[in-house]
Amino acid sequence: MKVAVVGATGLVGSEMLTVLAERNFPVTELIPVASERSKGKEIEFKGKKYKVVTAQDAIALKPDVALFSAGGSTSTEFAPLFAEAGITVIDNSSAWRMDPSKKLIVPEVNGDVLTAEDKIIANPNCSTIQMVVVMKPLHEKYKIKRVVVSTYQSVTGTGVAAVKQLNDERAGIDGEKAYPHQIDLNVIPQIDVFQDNGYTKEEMKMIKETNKIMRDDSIRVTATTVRIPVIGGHSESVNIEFENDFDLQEVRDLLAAQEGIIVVDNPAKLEYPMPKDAHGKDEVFVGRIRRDESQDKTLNLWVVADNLRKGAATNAVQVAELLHKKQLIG
Ligand code: 2RA
Repeated sequence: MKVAVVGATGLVGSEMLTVLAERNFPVTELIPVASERSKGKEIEFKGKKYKVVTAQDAIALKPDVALFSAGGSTSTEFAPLFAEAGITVIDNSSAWRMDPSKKLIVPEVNGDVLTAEDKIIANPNCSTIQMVVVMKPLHEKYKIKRVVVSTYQSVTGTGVAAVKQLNDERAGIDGEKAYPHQIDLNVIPQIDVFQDNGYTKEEMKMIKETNKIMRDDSIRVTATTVRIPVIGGHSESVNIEFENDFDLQEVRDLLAAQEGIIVVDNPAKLEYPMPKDAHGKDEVFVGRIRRDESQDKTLNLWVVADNLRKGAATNAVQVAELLHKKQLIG
């Protein structure tokens, strides 16, 4: 299958290449796409070198599928052009996520809705993906009423410049700033811009995307998203109120049985999910599973995942794998 990766030189784009190779996706020809200034650069993929082309060039090469992680403006401009040329787009930007005509997919949660008509498919926000993977089996069993989530998000969610700011600050270098404040030895309770309602865009993404992916607007969600000086992945404290009561061991068993979830929950041995252990992995890690003793039918969880992998690249590749399995591409 001819596969284009649009934004191939970025953090997520290069992770997409890694995941495509690791999961042995049936790539017969890779088309790495980046901006004009990267045109002609060589990218190695599975031992072969490929030259970077522009998005316009890539359309002419007619890939079967194009994985986009090149920002909202590039997706807005080029995803429709790729789709018109018959190329299926899986887009990691926020450009199409809340478009009612576009599907927002986490394969293990709502992959069943994909059809041949879907030519632009949106990959959800990283902090949303890891949460809905955990919500799905619990919602089916106990019916979720409300979710309160606080996130602790890696600087890799912002990109290369943010990782550099963190490393510079650690080295005592006064370099370029990706954040309005120091990030090392600090936390910043702001991810993306503030909205009129006092929430940030990241918080509103978690709220709105969750209802769309879960196909249930009755689930009430509130979020506080925070940036922390960590590299390996996003962590989330998730409090879930259910319609029906639950048995704690049954919750553990339910989560452990879910493909893509690993339960790490042994406080007696100080075992719980941490970003350093999730880094480079594709699973969602869940621990600190316990009742909220302040309210009936309510559960506390700690959820960790590598935001560049399951939170972005791996989820996008898993969507492509599902399309391939359904014979909708390739
Ligand atoms: C972040 N979820 O962590 C956002 C976008 N990747 O910055």
